[in-house]
Amino acid sequence: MNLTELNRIAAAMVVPGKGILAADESSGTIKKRFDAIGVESTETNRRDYREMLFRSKEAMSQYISGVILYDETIWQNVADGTPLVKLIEQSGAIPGIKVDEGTQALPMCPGELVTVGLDKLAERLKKYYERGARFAKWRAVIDIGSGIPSMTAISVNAHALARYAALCQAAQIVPIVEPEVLMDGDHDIDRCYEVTQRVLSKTFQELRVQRVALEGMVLKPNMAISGKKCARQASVEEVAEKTVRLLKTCVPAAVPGIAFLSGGQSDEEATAHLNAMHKLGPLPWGLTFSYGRALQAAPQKAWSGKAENVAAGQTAFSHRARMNGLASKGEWQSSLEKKAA
Ligand code: 5MM
Repeated sequence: MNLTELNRIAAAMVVPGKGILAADESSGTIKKRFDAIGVESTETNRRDYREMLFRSKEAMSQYISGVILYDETIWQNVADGTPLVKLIEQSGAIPGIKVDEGTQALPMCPGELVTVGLDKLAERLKKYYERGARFAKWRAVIDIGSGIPSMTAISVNAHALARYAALCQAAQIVPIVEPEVLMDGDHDIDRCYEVTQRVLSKTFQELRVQRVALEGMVLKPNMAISGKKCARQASVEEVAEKTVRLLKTCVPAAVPGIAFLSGGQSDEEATAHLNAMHKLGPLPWGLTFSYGRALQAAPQKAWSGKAENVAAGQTAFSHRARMNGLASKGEWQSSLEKKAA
């Protein structure tokens, strides 16, 4: 393992002004997104949609540091034969790959899930590296509800995240470690804070036990935020203050960077929260975005599967990427959204 190189890539992924595009929707998830805009989820449509994103020159060259791909996408070529991975490299961004294979029900723990995909992961990582992937992603899903999460679910998921991260580093690939505490439910921000603290503490304990080099990884957490159905929705300032406090207590400064998931927040909320956190600096790590929905909802709508809408889709994507790029430096203002509208 070349830790200097892993550290260099991790730092590039979270460089101020840029963040990560999570375009790793599995076939089931992208179908849901396409259903919402009336587009059939065929292999060609999925390719054309992602080609539109990766050819968005302004977004990709100025605001996107890396792109997380799904297995199908990393092997796809565009109509002229160019691999989609090459489009990403040519823009100056780093290609990455989602390597977990989804979740399964966790035995003895009703309603809880464990992420799977460790079998043959070492062989798969080798092939992904040859294809150009320089980082990977594995997502654990932790739900908050009555009597959950159990310590069992937190432990097994942390263990799998650390196993995955160690295998990635051995394959010279930077692991994005994503323990997502879902924002579904009616819990308040303090319950989210408490659960996320347990999840992050256990995850870093496992990472240490399994000898993962913290300097060569990126953390992708949820923010400390109110559940979607909670009657009291915390303000932007409260989310920022509690999230920064939580991360400072759980994430060692050796970690080069943290890149948030958006988790179902609106586009503008996700941007405002990141921006507000940068007003609370200096911070011990890079702090940026690794959004899926909060970067793609607008371009999906603008594109709607029509070739004549490609430019509109790219404009919408570039706008969101620019807003989040500014937020990653604490330079975003809501008036910039209104101006663009
Ligand atoms: C893009 O969505 C990712 C893949 O989800 P599935 O495996 O369920 O299809 C997802 O892991 C994503 O990378 C993160 O959750 C961040 O996305 P959001 O939309 O929460 O920012």
